[in-house]
Amino acid sequence: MRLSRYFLPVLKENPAEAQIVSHRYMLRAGMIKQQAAGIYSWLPLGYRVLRRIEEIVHEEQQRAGHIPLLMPTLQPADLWRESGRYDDYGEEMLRLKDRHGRDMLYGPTNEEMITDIFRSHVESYKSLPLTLYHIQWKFRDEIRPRFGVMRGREFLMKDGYNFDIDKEAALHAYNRHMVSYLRTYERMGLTAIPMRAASGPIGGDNTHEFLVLASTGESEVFYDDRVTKLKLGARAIDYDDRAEVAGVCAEFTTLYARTDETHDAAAFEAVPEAHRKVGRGIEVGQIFYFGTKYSEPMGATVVTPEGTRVPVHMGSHGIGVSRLLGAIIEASHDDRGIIWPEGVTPFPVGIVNLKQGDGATDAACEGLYRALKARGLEPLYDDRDERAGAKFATMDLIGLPWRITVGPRGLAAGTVELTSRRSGESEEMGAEAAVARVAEIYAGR
Ligand code: 5CA
Repeated sequence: MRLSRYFLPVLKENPAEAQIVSHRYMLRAGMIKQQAAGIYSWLPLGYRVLRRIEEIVHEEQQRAGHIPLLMPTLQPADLWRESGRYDDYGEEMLRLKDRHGRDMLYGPTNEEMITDIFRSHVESYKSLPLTLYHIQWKFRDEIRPRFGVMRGREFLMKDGYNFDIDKEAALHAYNRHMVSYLRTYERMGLTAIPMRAASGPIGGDNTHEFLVLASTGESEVFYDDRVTKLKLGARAIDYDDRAEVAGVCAEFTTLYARTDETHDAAAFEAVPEAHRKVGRGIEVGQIFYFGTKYSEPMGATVVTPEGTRVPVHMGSHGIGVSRLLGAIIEASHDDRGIIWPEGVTPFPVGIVNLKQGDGATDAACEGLYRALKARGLEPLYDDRDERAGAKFATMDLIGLPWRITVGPRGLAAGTVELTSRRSGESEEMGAEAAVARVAEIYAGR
Protein backbone atom coordinates (compact mmCIF):
# COMPACT_ATOMS: atom_id res chain seq x y z
CA MET A 1 0.00 0.00 0.00
CA ARG A 2 1.29 3.44 -0.95
CA LEU A 3 0.53 5.99 1.72
CA SER A 4 -0.08 8.69 -0.94
CA ARG A 5 -3.07 6.65 -2.13
CA TYR A 6 -4.25 5.27 1.20
CA PHE A 7 -6.89 6.69 3.53
CA LEU A 8 -5.12 7.36 6.82
CA PRO A 9 -6.67 10.42 8.44
CA VAL A 10 -4.20 10.93 11.31
CA LEU A 11 -4.94 13.66 13.84
CA LYS A 12 -2.22 16.03 15.03
CA GLU A 13 -3.96 17.00 18.25
CA ASN A 14 -4.97 14.78 21.13
CA PRO A 15 -8.74 14.34 20.97
CA ALA A 16 -10.25 15.80 24.14
CA GLU A 17 -12.87 13.06 24.57
CA ALA A 18 -10.34 10.23 24.90
CA GLN A 19 -9.46 9.40 28.50
CA ILE A 20 -7.20 6.40 27.96
CA VAL A 21 -4.21 5.87 25.73
CA SER A 22 -5.71 3.21 23.45
CA HIS A 23 -8.73 5.37 22.64
CA ARG A 24 -6.46 8.37 22.05
CA TYR A 25 -4.13 6.50 19.71
CA MET A 26 -6.95 4.77 17.82
CA LEU A 27 -8.46 8.17 17.05
CA ARG A 28 -5.13 9.85 16.31
CA ALA A 29 -3.95 7.02 14.05
CA GLY A 30 -7.15 7.25 12.01
CA MET A 31 -8.35 3.76 12.96
CA ILE A 32 -11.90 4.55 14.11
CA LYS A 33 -14.45 7.31 14.00
CA GLN A 34 -17.21 7.67 16.54
CA GLN A 35 -20.69 7.86 14.97
CA ALA A 36 -22.75 7.87 18.17
CA ALA A 37 -21.97 7.06 21.80
CA GLY A 38 -20.28 3.63 21.77
CA ILE A 39 -20.77 3.15 18.01
CA TYR A 40 -17.80 3.39 15.64
CA SER A 41 -16.87 3.23 11.99
CA TRP A 42 -13.75 1.20 11.39
CA LEU A 43 -11.48 3.20 9.12
CA PRO A 44 -9.07 1.28 6.85
CA LEU A 45 -6.16 0.96 9.31
CA GLY A 46 -8.39 -0.11 12.21
CA TYR A 47 -10.30 -2.45 9.95
CA ARG A 48 -7.06 -4.20 8.90
CA VAL A 49 -6.21 -4.95 12.54
CA LEU A 50 -9.77 -6.04 13.30
CA ARG A 51 -9.65 -8.50 10.37
CA ARG A 52 -6.26 -9.80 11.50
CA ILE A 53 -7.61 -10.44 15.00
CA GLU A 54 -10.61 -12.22 13.51
CA GLU A 55 -8.29 -14.41 11.42
CA ILE A 56 -6.34 -15.52 14.49
CA VAL A 57 -9.57 -16.26 16.36
CA HIS A 58 -10.87 -18.33 13.42
CA GLU A 59 -7.62 -20.27 13.10
CA GLU A 60 -7.46 -21.16 16.78
CA GLN A 61 -11.14 -22.07 17.01
CA GLN A 62 -10.89 -24.36 14.04
CA ARG A 63 -7.68 -25.87 15.37
CA ALA A 64 -9.71 -26.85 18.46
CA GLY A 65 -12.36 -28.49 16.23
CA HIS A 66 -14.99 -25.75 16.49
CA ILE A 67 -17.16 -24.99 13.46
CA PRO A 68 -17.88 -21.48 12.11
CA LEU A 69 -21.32 -20.31 10.99
CA LEU A 70 -23.03 -16.92 10.92
CA MET A 71 -26.21 -15.91 12.71
CA PRO A 72 -27.99 -12.59 12.12
CA THR A 73 -27.71 -9.51 14.32
CA LEU A 74 -31.51 -9.11 14.55
CA GLN A 75 -33.47 -11.74 16.44
CA PRO A 76 -37.17 -12.37 17.05
CA ALA A 77 -38.22 -11.68 20.65
CA ASP A 78 -40.20 -14.93 20.78
CA LEU A 79 -37.02 -17.01 21.06
CA TRP A 80 -36.05 -15.04 24.15
CA ARG A 81 -39.51 -15.46 25.63
CA GLU A 82 -38.91 -19.22 25.53
CA SER A 83 -35.79 -18.97 27.72
CA GLY A 84 -37.35 -16.33 29.96
CA ARG A 85 -34.59 -13.82 29.24
CA TYR A 86 -36.69 -11.36 27.20
CA ASP A 87 -38.08 -9.79 30.34
CA ASP A 88 -34.98 -10.36 32.49
CA TYR A 89 -32.43 -8.68 30.21
CA GLY A 90 -33.58 -5.16 31.00
CA GLU A 91 -32.52 -1.91 29.38
CA GLU A 92 -29.26 -3.22 27.96
CA MET A 93 -31.28 -4.93 25.24
CA LEU A 94 -32.10 -2.82 22.20
CA ARG A 95 -35.71 -3.66 21.35
CA LEU A 96 -37.47 -2.78 18.11
CA LYS A 97 -40.58 -3.63 16.11
CA ASP A 98 -40.77 -4.55 12.45
CA ARG A 99 -43.49 -3.17 10.11
CA HIS A 100 -45.88 -5.92 11.17
CA GLY A 101 -45.57 -4.93 14.80
CA ARG A 102 -43.50 -8.01 15.71
CA ASP A 103 -41.07 -7.63 18.59
CA MET A 104 -37.46 -7.90 17.53
CA LEU A 105 -34.14 -7.22 19.22
CA TYR A 106 -30.53 -6.56 18.24
CA GLY A 107 -28.71 -9.57 19.71
CA PRO A 108 -26.58 -8.94 22.81
CA THR A 109 -25.54 -12.65 22.67
CA ASN A 110 -26.88 -15.77 20.92
CA GLU A 111 -27.64 -18.62 23.36
CA GLU A 112 -31.31 -18.77 22.34
CA MET A 113 -30.73 -18.63 18.61
CA ILE A 114 -28.03 -21.30 18.55
CA THR A 115 -30.22 -23.54 20.74
CA ASP A 116 -33.00 -23.07 18.20
CA ILE A 117 -30.67 -24.07 15.34
CA PHE A 118 -29.56 -27.13 17.28
CA ARG A 119 -33.05 -28.34 18.18
CA SER A 120 -34.21 -27.93 14.56
CA HIS A 121 -31.52 -30.18 13.12
CA VAL A 122 -29.99 -32.49 15.70
CA GLU A 123 -31.74 -35.63 16.90
CA SER A 124 -29.18 -38.12 18.12
CA TYR A 125 -26.26 -38.37 20.53
CA LYS A 126 -24.30 -39.49 17.46
CA SER A 127 -24.08 -35.85 16.31
CA LEU A 128 -22.26 -34.90 19.53
CA PRO A 129 -19.92 -33.41 20.56
CA LEU A 130 -20.64 -30.24 18.59
CA THR A 131 -19.31 -26.72 18.98
CA LEU A 132 -20.55 -23.95 16.68
CA TYR A 133 -19.31 -20.38 16.77
CA HIS A 134 -19.52 -17.11 14.92
CA ILE A 135 -17.95 -13.68 14.89
CA GLN A 136 -20.75 -11.16 14.71
CA TRP A 137 -21.70 -7.66 15.87
CA LYS A 138 -23.56 -7.41 19.14
CA PHE A 139 -25.46 -4.54 20.70
CA ARG A 140 -25.72 -3.82 24.41
CA ASP A 141 -27.16 -0.49 25.38
CA GLU A 142 -24.47 0.06 28.00
CA ILE A 143 -25.37 2.74 30.52
CA ARG A 144 -21.84 4.19 30.31
CA PRO A 145 -20.15 3.43 26.99
CA ARG A 146 -16.56 4.65 27.33
CA PHE A 147 -12.91 4.19 26.49
CA GLY A 148 -13.59 3.86 22.76
CA VAL A 149 -13.95 0.28 21.53
CA MET A 150 -13.24 -0.99 25.03
CA ARG A 151 -16.81 -0.56 26.22
CA GLY A 152 -18.89 0.04 23.13
CA ARG A 153 -22.58 -0.34 22.58
CA GLU A 154 -22.08 -2.02 19.22
CA PHE A 155 -19.09 -4.36 19.39
CA LEU A 156 -17.70 -7.41 17.62
CA MET A 157 -17.71 -10.65 19.56
CA LYS A 158 -16.70 -14.20 18.87
CA ASP A 159 -19.27 -16.37 20.57
CA GLY A 160 -19.13 -20.14 20.56
CA TYR A 161 -21.59 -22.68 21.92
CA ASN A 162 -20.95 -26.31 22.79
CA PHE A 163 -23.52 -29.13 22.81
CA ASP A 164 -22.61 -32.26 24.72
CA ILE A 165 -24.23 -35.43 26.02
CA ASP A 166 -23.35 -34.93 29.69
CA LYS A 167 -21.60 -32.65 32.14
CA GLU A 168 -18.24 -34.38 31.79
CA ALA A 169 -18.20 -33.94 28.03
CA ALA A 170 -19.34 -30.32 28.35
CA LEU A 171 -16.55 -29.59 30.83
CA HIS A 172 -14.09 -30.95 28.27
CA ALA A 173 -15.53 -28.41 25.80
CA TYR A 174 -15.06 -25.72 28.46
CA ASN A 175 -11.44 -26.74 28.92
CA ARG A 176 -10.88 -26.87 25.17
CA HIS A 177 -12.08 -23.31 24.93
CA MET A 178 -9.79 -22.22 27.73
CA VAL A 179 -6.74 -23.67 26.02
CA SER A 180 -7.67 -22.35 22.58
CA TYR A 181 -8.16 -18.90 24.13
CA LEU A 182 -4.76 -18.98 25.79
CA ARG A 183 -3.19 -19.69 22.40
CA THR A 184 -5.32 -17.01 20.72
CA TYR A 185 -4.25 -14.25 23.12
CA GLU A 186 -0.60 -15.30 23.08
CA ARG A 187 -0.54 -15.05 19.29
CA MET A 188 -1.72 -11.45 19.70
CA GLY A 189 1.20 -10.71 21.99
CA LEU A 190 -0.98 -10.64 25.11
CA THR A 191 -0.78 -12.27 28.50
CA ALA A 192 -4.42 -12.95 29.38
CA ILE A 193 -4.91 -14.63 32.73
CA PRO A 194 -7.91 -16.90 33.28
CA MET A 195 -9.62 -15.85 36.51
CA ARG A 196 -12.56 -17.40 38.27
CA ALA A 197 -15.50 -15.06 37.75
CA ALA A 198 -19.22 -14.53 38.31
CA SER A 199 -21.65 -15.44 35.55
CA GLY A 200 -24.17 -12.57 35.40
CA PRO A 201 -27.04 -12.81 32.90
CA ILE A 202 -25.52 -15.73 30.93
CA GLY A 203 -25.97 -18.10 33.88
CA GLY A 204 -24.27 -21.23 35.27
CA ASP A 205 -21.67 -21.55 37.98
CA ASN A 206 -18.53 -22.56 36.09
CA THR A 207 -17.04 -19.50 34.53
CA HIS A 208 -13.65 -17.91 33.91
CA GLU A 209 -12.82 -14.50 32.57
CA PHE A 210 -9.57 -13.76 30.72
CA LEU A 211 -7.89 -10.60 31.93
CA VAL A 212 -5.10 -8.55 30.44
CA LEU A 213 -3.33 -6.61 33.16
CA ALA A 214 -3.52 -2.85 32.56
CA SER A 215 -3.83 0.09 34.92
CA THR A 216 -6.79 1.36 32.88
CA GLY A 217 -8.72 -1.93 33.17
CA GLU A 218 -12.26 -1.82 34.51
CA SER A 219 -11.92 -4.85 36.80
CA GLU A 220 -9.99 -5.05 40.04
CA VAL A 221 -7.88 -8.22 40.10
CA PHE A 222 -6.07 -10.16 42.82
CA TYR A 223 -3.36 -12.58 41.74
CA ASP A 224 -0.20 -14.49 42.43
CA ASP A 225 2.24 -12.81 40.05
CA ARG A 226 3.83 -16.13 39.08
CA VAL A 227 0.72 -16.62 36.95
CA THR A 228 1.96 -13.90 34.56
CA LYS A 229 5.03 -15.99 33.70
CA LEU A 230 3.06 -19.00 32.41
CA LYS A 231 3.27 -19.52 28.67
CA LEU A 232 1.49 -22.00 26.43
CA GLY A 233 3.93 -21.41 23.56
CA ALA A 234 3.78 -23.49 20.41
CA ARG A 235 3.43 -26.86 22.17
CA ALA A 236 1.31 -29.38 20.27
CA ILE A 237 -2.04 -30.06 21.90
CA ASP A 238 -4.43 -32.88 21.10
CA TYR A 239 -7.75 -31.14 21.67
CA ASP A 240 -9.57 -34.49 21.81
CA ASP A 241 -7.45 -35.71 24.71
CA ARG A 242 -9.48 -34.83 27.79
CA ALA A 243 -6.69 -35.48 30.28
CA GLU A 244 -4.13 -33.48 28.34
CA VAL A 245 -6.44 -30.48 27.89
CA ALA A 246 -7.52 -30.61 31.55
CA GLY A 247 -3.84 -30.73 32.52
CA VAL A 248 -3.11 -27.50 30.65
CA CYS A 249 -6.10 -25.82 32.32
CA ALA A 250 -4.87 -26.93 35.74
CA GLU A 251 -1.47 -25.46 34.96
CA PHE A 252 -3.04 -22.06 34.24
CA THR A 253 -5.73 -21.98 36.95
CA THR A 254 -4.03 -23.35 40.07
CA LEU A 255 -2.23 -20.19 41.17
CA TYR A 256 -4.52 -17.63 42.80
CA ALA A 257 -6.12 -15.26 40.26
CA ARG A 258 -9.56 -13.75 40.79
CA THR A 259 -11.57 -10.67 40.00
CA ASP A 260 -13.21 -8.60 42.73
CA GLU A 261 -16.48 -10.47 42.10
CA THR A 262 -15.12 -13.77 43.41
CA HIS A 263 -12.16 -12.60 45.50
CA ASP A 264 -11.57 -14.65 48.65
CA ALA A 265 -9.43 -12.69 51.10
CA ALA A 266 -8.52 -15.74 53.19
CA ALA A 267 -7.30 -17.76 50.21
CA PHE A 268 -5.37 -14.74 48.93
CA GLU A 269 -3.57 -14.47 52.29
CA ALA A 270 -2.09 -17.91 51.61
CA VAL A 271 -0.16 -16.55 48.58
CA PRO A 272 3.44 -15.71 49.63
CA GLU A 273 3.57 -11.99 50.26
CA ALA A 274 6.27 -11.34 47.65
CA HIS A 275 3.94 -12.71 44.95
CA ARG A 276 0.65 -11.22 46.18
CA LYS A 277 -0.48 -8.54 43.74
CA VAL A 278 -3.56 -6.35 43.39
CA GLY A 279 -4.08 -4.58 40.08
CA ARG A 280 -6.50 -3.88 37.32
CA GLY A 281 -7.39 -5.85 34.24
CA ILE A 282 -9.25 -5.69 30.93
CA GLU A 283 -11.66 -8.56 30.35
CA VAL A 284 -10.99 -9.86 26.83
CA GLY A 285 -13.03 -13.05 27.05
CA GLN A 286 -15.26 -15.21 29.20
CA ILE A 287 -16.24 -18.87 29.11
CA PHE A 288 -19.29 -20.45 30.76
CA TYR A 289 -20.67 -23.89 31.46
CA PHE A 290 -24.39 -23.67 32.24
CA GLY A 291 -25.64 -27.23 31.71
CA THR A 292 -29.26 -27.40 30.62
CA LYS A 293 -30.27 -23.81 31.40
CA TYR A 294 -31.34 -23.19 27.77
CA SER A 295 -31.73 -26.71 26.38
CA GLU A 296 -34.39 -27.68 28.93
CA PRO A 297 -36.86 -24.81 28.50
CA MET A 298 -36.25 -24.71 24.74
CA GLY A 299 -36.48 -28.47 24.17
CA ALA A 300 -32.98 -29.05 22.75
CA THR A 301 -32.71 -32.79 23.34
CA VAL A 302 -31.00 -35.82 21.83
CA VAL A 303 -31.83 -39.51 21.83
CA THR A 304 -29.28 -41.51 23.87
CA PRO A 305 -27.90 -44.97 22.93
CA GLU A 306 -30.53 -46.38 25.33
CA GLY A 307 -33.31 -44.67 23.38
CA THR A 308 -34.28 -42.06 25.98
CA ARG A 309 -34.37 -38.31 25.28
CA VAL A 310 -32.16 -35.98 27.33
CA PRO A 311 -31.53 -32.23 27.19
CA VAL A 312 -28.00 -31.43 26.01
CA HIS A 313 -25.35 -29.86 28.23
CA MET A 314 -24.19 -26.51 26.96
CA GLY A 315 -21.76 -23.70 27.52
CA SER A 316 -20.95 -20.44 25.79
CA HIS A 317 -17.59 -18.88 25.17
CA GLY A 318 -16.93 -15.29 24.15
CA ILE A 319 -13.99 -13.21 22.97
CA GLY A 320 -14.26 -9.43 22.77
CA VAL A 321 -12.85 -9.10 19.26
CA SER A 322 -13.19 -5.31 18.89
CA ARG A 323 -12.23 -4.72 22.54
CA LEU A 324 -8.99 -6.60 21.87
CA LEU A 325 -7.66 -3.71 19.77
CA GLY A 326 -7.91 -1.44 22.79
CA ALA A 327 -6.43 -4.08 25.10
CA ILE A 328 -3.46 -4.70 22.81
CA ILE A 329 -2.70 -0.98 22.59
CA GLU A 330 -3.01 -0.55 26.37
CA ALA A 331 -0.47 -3.35 26.75
CA SER A 332 1.87 -2.22 23.97
CA HIS A 333 2.61 1.46 23.34
CA ASP A 334 4.98 4.27 24.26
CA ASP A 335 4.69 8.04 24.29
CA ARG A 336 5.09 8.22 20.50
CA GLY A 337 2.32 5.81 19.61
CA ILE A 338 1.24 2.22 19.22
CA ILE A 339 3.66 -0.72 19.06
CA TRP A 340 1.82 -3.55 17.29
CA PRO A 341 2.88 -7.10 18.07
CA GLU A 342 3.82 -8.86 14.81
CA GLY A 343 0.81 -11.16 15.08
CA VAL A 344 -1.78 -8.41 14.60
CA THR A 345 0.00 -5.52 12.90
CA PRO A 346 -1.95 -3.87 10.07
CA PHE A 347 1.16 -3.97 7.84
CA PRO A 348 4.23 -6.06 8.64
CA VAL A 349 6.67 -3.33 7.70
CA GLY A 350 6.80 0.32 6.66
CA ILE A 351 9.09 1.85 4.05
CA VAL A 352 10.22 5.44 4.59
CA ASN A 353 11.65 7.27 1.60
CA LEU A 354 13.88 10.05 2.92
CA LYS A 355 14.16 11.87 -0.40
CA GLN A 356 11.01 11.50 -2.43
CA GLY A 357 11.63 12.50 -6.04
CA ASP A 358 15.29 11.49 -6.02
CA GLY A 359 15.58 8.93 -8.83
CA ALA A 360 17.86 6.42 -7.09
CA THR A 361 16.02 6.60 -3.75
CA ASP A 362 12.61 6.22 -5.39
CA ALA A 363 13.89 3.26 -7.43
CA ALA A 364 15.32 1.55 -4.34
CA CYS A 365 12.02 2.01 -2.48
CA GLU A 366 10.07 0.64 -5.45
CA GLY A 367 12.37 -2.37 -5.53
CA LEU A 368 11.84 -3.03 -1.82
CA TYR A 369 8.11 -2.54 -2.20
CA ARG A 370 7.90 -5.14 -4.97
CA ALA A 371 10.22 -7.62 -3.26
CA LEU A 372 8.26 -7.50 0.02
CA LYS A 373 4.93 -7.82 -1.76
CA ALA A 374 6.25 -10.79 -3.74
CA ARG A 375 6.90 -12.51 -0.38
CA GLY A 376 3.36 -11.83 0.80
CA LEU A 377 4.50 -9.05 3.15
CA GLU A 378 2.37 -6.05 2.22
CA PRO A 379 4.43 -2.98 3.18
CA LEU A 380 3.07 0.47 3.88
CA TYR A 381 5.27 2.69 1.72
CA ASP A 382 5.41 6.34 2.80
CA ASP A 383 5.87 7.87 -0.63
CA ARG A 384 4.48 11.27 0.33
CA ASP A 385 6.44 14.42 -0.34
CA GLU A 386 6.96 15.10 3.37
CA ARG A 387 9.87 15.85 5.69
CA ALA A 388 11.62 12.82 7.17
CA GLY A 389 10.54 13.88 10.68
CA ALA A 390 6.87 13.87 9.72
CA LYS A 391 7.21 10.45 8.10
CA PHE A 392 8.88 8.99 11.19
CA ALA A 393 6.22 10.50 13.46
CA THR A 394 3.44 8.89 11.40
CA MET A 395 5.19 5.50 11.40
CA ASP A 396 5.75 5.71 15.15
CA LEU A 397 2.13 6.67 15.81
CA ILE A 398 0.60 3.87 13.74
CA GLY A 399 3.05 1.43 15.29
CA LEU A 400 4.26 -0.91 12.54
CA PRO A 401 6.79 -3.18 14.28
CA TRP A 402 9.46 -2.78 11.57
CA ARG A 403 10.54 0.11 9.39
CA ILE A 404 12.95 0.21 6.46
CA THR A 405 14.43 3.66 5.90
CA VAL A 406 15.90 4.46 2.51
CA GLY A 407 18.00 7.56 1.80
CA PRO A 408 20.69 8.72 -0.63
CA ARG A 409 23.49 8.51 1.92
CA GLY A 410 22.82 4.87 2.82
CA LEU A 411 22.30 3.93 -0.80
CA ALA A 412 25.70 5.35 -1.71
CA ALA A 413 27.13 2.79 0.73
CA GLY A 414 24.77 0.11 -0.61
CA THR A 415 22.58 -0.04 2.53
CA VAL A 416 19.14 0.66 3.92
CA GLU A 417 18.22 0.81 7.62
CA LEU A 418 16.00 -1.72 9.37
CA THR A 419 14.52 -0.39 12.64
CA SER A 420 12.56 -2.14 15.37
CA ARG A 421 9.67 -0.02 16.65
CA ARG A 422 9.80 -1.78 20.01
CA SER A 423 13.52 -1.49 20.83
CA GLY A 424 14.31 1.49 18.63
CA GLU A 425 17.43 -0.31 17.46
CA SER A 426 18.52 0.08 13.85
CA GLU A 427 20.76 -2.00 11.67
CA GLU A 428 22.22 -1.13 8.29
CA MET A 429 22.21 -3.78 5.62
CA GLY A 430 21.68 -4.34 1.92
CA ALA A 431 18.12 -4.09 0.61
CA GLU A 432 17.94 -7.81 -0.14
CA ALA A 433 19.14 -8.70 3.33
CA ALA A 434 16.48 -6.42 4.83
CA VAL A 435 13.75 -8.17 2.86
CA ALA A 436 15.09 -11.55 3.94
CA ARG A 437 15.18 -10.46 7.59
CA VAL A 438 11.60 -9.21 7.53
CA ALA A 439 10.50 -12.45 5.85
CA GLU A 440 12.29 -14.44 8.55
CA ILE A 441 10.62 -12.43 11.34
CA TYR A 442 7.18 -13.16 9.93
CA ALA A 443 7.78 -16.77 8.89
CA GLY A 444 4.99 -18.94 10.29
CA ARG A 445 2.80 -16.07 11.48
N1 5CA B 1 -22.59 -15.41 25.50
C1 5CA B 1 -21.45 -15.20 26.33
C2 5CA B 1 -20.24 -15.86 25.82
S1 5CA B 1 -20.31 -16.23 24.16
C3 5CA B 1 -21.20 -13.70 26.51
O1 5CA B 1 -21.91 -12.88 25.98
N2 5CA B 1 -20.18 -13.41 27.28
S2 5CA B 1 -19.75 -11.95 27.74
O2 5CA B 1 -20.88 -11.18 28.12
O3 5CA B 1 -18.75 -12.14 28.74
O4 5CA B 1 -19.08 -11.23 26.52
C4 5CA B 1 -17.95 -11.81 25.91
C5 5CA B 1 -16.84 -10.79 25.73
O5 5CA B 1 -17.30 -9.69 24.94
C6 5CA B 1 -16.39 -10.12 27.02
O6 5CA B 1 -15.44 -10.92 27.68
C7 5CA B 1 -15.78 -8.83 26.53
O7 5CA B 1 -14.44 -9.03 26.13
C8 5CA B 1 -16.62 -8.52 25.32
N3 5CA B 1 -17.59 -7.44 25.62
C9 5CA B 1 -18.67 -7.50 26.43
N4 5CA B 1 -19.30 -6.32 26.49
C10 5CA B 1 -18.61 -5.47 25.68
C11 5CA B 1 -18.76 -4.09 25.31
N5 5CA B 1 -19.77 -3.36 25.77
N6 5CA B 1 -17.84 -3.55 24.46
C12 5CA B 1 -16.82 -4.30 23.97
N7 5CA B 1 -16.64 -5.60 24.28
C13 5CA B 1 -17.51 -6.18 25.13
